[in-house]
Amino acid sequence: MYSKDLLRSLYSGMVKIRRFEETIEKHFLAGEIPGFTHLYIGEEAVAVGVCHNLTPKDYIESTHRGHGHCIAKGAEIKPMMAEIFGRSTGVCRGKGGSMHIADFKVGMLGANGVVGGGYTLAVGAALAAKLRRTDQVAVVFFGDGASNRGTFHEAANMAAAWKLPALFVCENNEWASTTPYRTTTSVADIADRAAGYGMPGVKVDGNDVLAVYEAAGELVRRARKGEGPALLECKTYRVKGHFVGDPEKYRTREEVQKRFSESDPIKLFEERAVKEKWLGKAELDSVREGMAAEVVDALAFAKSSPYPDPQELFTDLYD
Ligand SMILES: Cc1ncc(C[n+]2csc(CCOP(=O)(O)OP(=O)(O)O)c2C)c(N)n1
Repeated sequence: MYSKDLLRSLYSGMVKIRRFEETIEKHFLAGEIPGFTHLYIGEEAVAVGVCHNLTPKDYIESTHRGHGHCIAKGAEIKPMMAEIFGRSTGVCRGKGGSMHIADFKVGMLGANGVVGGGYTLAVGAALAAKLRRTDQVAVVFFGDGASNRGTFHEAANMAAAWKLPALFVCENNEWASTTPYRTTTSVADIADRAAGYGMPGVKVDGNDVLAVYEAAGELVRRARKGEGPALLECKTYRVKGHFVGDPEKYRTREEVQKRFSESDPIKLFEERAVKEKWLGKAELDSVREGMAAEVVDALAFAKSSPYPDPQELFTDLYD
């Protein structure tokens, strides 16, 4: 039996990410956002399910598709939105943009434009936690494509050999840019790779927020107790293009629409919540309205903020 607070929080987390990203998509396409942006729409259950097992003191390492991870870890959306719009009130003063959001206050160590760049950083954070004898855990999110990078194997081996409190969370959304994962990956289930490092490998329906919450919960608890790292593979689907503006010549609209209608984690949760009488329709509506209002405020904050002063170009840089 789940508490109502938990169910509402899981739902509002997913809805907040969805509204945030729909807003980003609209304004990116209108030419108001600089750089590149990659959307997490359809994968919200992974970040939300995992991060509901973490405290602000725990660490996460994110990817180029990182807005959902930041929001799920508790980052405030006003400075996030401002960052994506390149404004001086942004969480990185407008200099990082969508792919470089970091918010140390909530243990969000950084998104990363380098595919597979997060593993070793997370393992470093896990090593620091172990040396300091805290009970912190470090989680690294990564894609199916990133699972084929050498850094995964190095980091997994070291984390396991030293029994570090790390959790490797693979978001298998079936695509790495234009490449379907089956054509580049030697195993059907990426979770199977954990055996090569002597750690547990668990696969879960990544569109079911409660399944993710429970599977991650068990692995986070064992890491906290000093029982070492684990690999969690969340099976999901990348609904949007690789980046906003991707012509997506490698798959059909029909395929995407069919998959999304079957796997939309928010829709699946709403159906179950009503069926099981966890939350009524009115409660779901009120969460959606609340989250939409928060995102409207964040957008207004971002758009009314100034761009960084050119004088600041060389501040916050290492010599
Ligand atoms: C080291 C490196 N190689 C290649 C790229 C170009 N690139 C950016 S995202 C991406 C695909 C990543 O796929 P996956 O890890 O499955 O994550 P997803 O985009 O599906 O979330 C590639 C190849 C990069 N940014 N960094």
